[in-house]
Amino acid sequence: RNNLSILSPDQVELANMLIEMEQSHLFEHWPEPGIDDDEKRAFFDQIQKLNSSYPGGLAAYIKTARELLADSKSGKNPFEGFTPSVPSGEVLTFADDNFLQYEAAGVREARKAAFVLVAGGLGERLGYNGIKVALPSESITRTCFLQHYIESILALQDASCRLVEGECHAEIPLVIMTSDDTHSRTVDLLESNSYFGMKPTQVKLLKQEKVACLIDNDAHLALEPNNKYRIQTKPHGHGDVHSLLYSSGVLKNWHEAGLRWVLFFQDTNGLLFKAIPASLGVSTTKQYHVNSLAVPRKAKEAIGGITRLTHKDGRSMVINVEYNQLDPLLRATGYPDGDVNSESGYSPFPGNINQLILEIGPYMEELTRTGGAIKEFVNPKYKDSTKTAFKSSTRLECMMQDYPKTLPPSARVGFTVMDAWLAYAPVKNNPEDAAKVPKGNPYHSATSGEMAIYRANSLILRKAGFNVAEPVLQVFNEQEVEVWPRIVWKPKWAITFAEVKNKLSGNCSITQGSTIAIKGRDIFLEDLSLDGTLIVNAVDGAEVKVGGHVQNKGWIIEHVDYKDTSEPEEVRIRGFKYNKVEQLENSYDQPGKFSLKA
Ligand code: UGB
Repeated sequence: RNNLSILSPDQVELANMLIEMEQSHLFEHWPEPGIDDDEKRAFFDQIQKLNSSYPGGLAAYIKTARELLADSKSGKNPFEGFTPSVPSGEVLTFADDNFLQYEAAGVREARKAAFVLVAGGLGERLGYNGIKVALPSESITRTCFLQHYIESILALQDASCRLVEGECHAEIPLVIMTSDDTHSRTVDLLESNSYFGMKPTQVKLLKQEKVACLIDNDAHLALEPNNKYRIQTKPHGHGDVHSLLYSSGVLKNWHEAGLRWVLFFQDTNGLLFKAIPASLGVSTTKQYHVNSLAVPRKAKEAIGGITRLTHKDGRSMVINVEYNQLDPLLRATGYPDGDVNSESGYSPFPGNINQLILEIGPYMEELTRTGGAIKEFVNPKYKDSTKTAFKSSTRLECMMQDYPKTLPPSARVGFTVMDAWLAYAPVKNNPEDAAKVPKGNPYHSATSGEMAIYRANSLILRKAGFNVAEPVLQVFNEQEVEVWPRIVWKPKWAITFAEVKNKLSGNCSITQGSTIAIKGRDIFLEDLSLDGTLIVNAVDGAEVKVGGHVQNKGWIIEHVDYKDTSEPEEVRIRGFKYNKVEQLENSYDQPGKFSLKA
């Protein structure tokens, strides 16, 4: 109490709140005023920050923590009273008429959208030291995930604007949620690359703060082991994105500017934007307040399952059940085998890929009510079965896909299922863990993430009439993957299937060992047969017709062992690199009409 005299009135108020919340252990050890006063004030600076960055403040955090810790101790089932069942949603088949209609509707709507990338996670599972958005998504052009995402948004913006008569000034905003772990490196990546072509004013970074750790079931806050004037903190999870959008005023600005959709996405999925136009089309056509993107899920795959939960009292909601909770929930509710595949070879529950599309109006209304607070959970590791002590401190966590949990039953919550080959290939697992994934389940590694891009592009071109050779099976870092012809294109070349078809004509073909990189908007492939490597660069307005028979020794894939420290980390984790033996590369840096006839 003596020390209160050295604090500001706001800090005194917080100190009293902490005493009331039975947190006096935090300052019991404090020496008399005059000793360590700066440290004591710094301690309260941190308390102020923790208090202001949590909806309802620290008192609410401690109160919720006590409730959740008591539930956890008593073994309360979070799904008490609920029965799971398989929900019905919109299932899309790539390139059929329905898909094309949704795609067209999505592109029209895109200029009224805003994108939010959650990129505060460090990716411990991947074992990569950099920020994940800086990882190359593929190693032909070495375009990193962030560049790919920004170029995709810009391509969508242009495609959407082309549908407007007269001038279109739409600038689709992008928010990136960072954390202390990723913030400065994300800023550096953007600044040193001129925001990858986006206007700096179009991009906004919102940094999430960590939350206080808890030492016991009474939710006593933890001090750092080596600093008695600092609260120990840990990440709170991607669910923070909602309160940040709300408290920063960003959401309000978007709403007032007449935007209609917010699209959330994760840090390392190189396929995602192939699925965005059609799923936005589903949102607008079906008028979904919430639309989650999903893919067929393999049982035990580390992605949540989209589930209908029906309560005894009649309430019902469609929600993600996280991968570690699905199996126990099923076992407890009449499915003795738990999380298993059905005859189809897949789990009956669609897999959540954590790409959410929310309609801004209802979203804004809901956040005004909740302040952006998301249902949290706690996952303490207990010392023993008495559940009275923790092995290490714990904290509350939250997930962005739990947003619908507080919605009224009238909310229109739906989901859209796409083929996994088209929509989902995250890079999350390190080579050792990926090699242990059960056979037939996706690896979610840098190797599979890159190979999935080649496969998706091959399948898309095939669908458009391109003669694409069959893949071969190869093993990299002990993971067996299909190796398709290496086909990549810039998002501005084609962001929809309709655009892909517009860029092809005649009889085109590519052999299995070939590589093609299409790096320009106005490149048209016409009667091209490729056996080797072809790279075409063109500025906007340089209209290049590419055809004839291209043959050269090409780029050969070479194995790299992930333990080989002479290679850079980003190469080791994928397990291969290119030996660039020979290629045809042409660049067109002036507008005009050109022909590349091999
Ligand atoms: N992230 C943050 O921005 N802040 C944080 O505090 C934590 C993460 P992970 P995980 O789509 O495959 C999610 O760690 O555990 C960002 C879904 O919960 O990759 O695999 C981070 O940077 C699950 O239902 O998530 O699980 C990254 O961009 C399933 O759908 C994103 O949040 C799964 O993803 C996800 O972080 C999936």
